[in-house]
Amino acid sequence: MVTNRTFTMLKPDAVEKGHIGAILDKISASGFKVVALKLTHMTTADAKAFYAIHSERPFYGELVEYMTRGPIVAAVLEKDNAVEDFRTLIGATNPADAAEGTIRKLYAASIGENAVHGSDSDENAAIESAFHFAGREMF
Ligand code: IDP
Ligand code: MG
Repeated sequence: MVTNRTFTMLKPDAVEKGHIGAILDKISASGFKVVALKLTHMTTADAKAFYAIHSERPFYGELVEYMTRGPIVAAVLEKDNAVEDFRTLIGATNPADAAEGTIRKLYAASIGENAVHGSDSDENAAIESAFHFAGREMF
């Protein structure tokens, strides 16, 4: 398994607000190399499957609605210590708790609409990357 990669999505709120360029610029400026990238629109089945781990949580329905209401940007990113460093770059799940300068502090509206996803482990980074990209789409 490649362990220096992570998976991200710029979520529908970030895309709606026109923040794709600014967020990708910040990601690149923070030392991540983009090795896969696309604009895509998750179906309800996609979002339910992607977030299946949260299916028992009270916000699951709201999360699926949110993630399917418009296009997202999916990307695979490469950097030493990618998973942990990217979680640091995006900040806490709730933007109210996110550190200054993090992507969620800058661009997220709420704990639900928090602008960006970042994988929480190398194993999930590989699973989530394969969910969105064929092998020939990752470089
Ligand atoms: P993470 O994205 O920081 O890893 P998770 O706990 O894995 O956070 O939750 C996945 C996503 O579910 C969050 O990014 C957010 O969009 C949504 N979410 C998490 N907690 C809540 C909540 O309490 N209310 C509404 N949505 C939530
Ligand atoms: Mg998570």
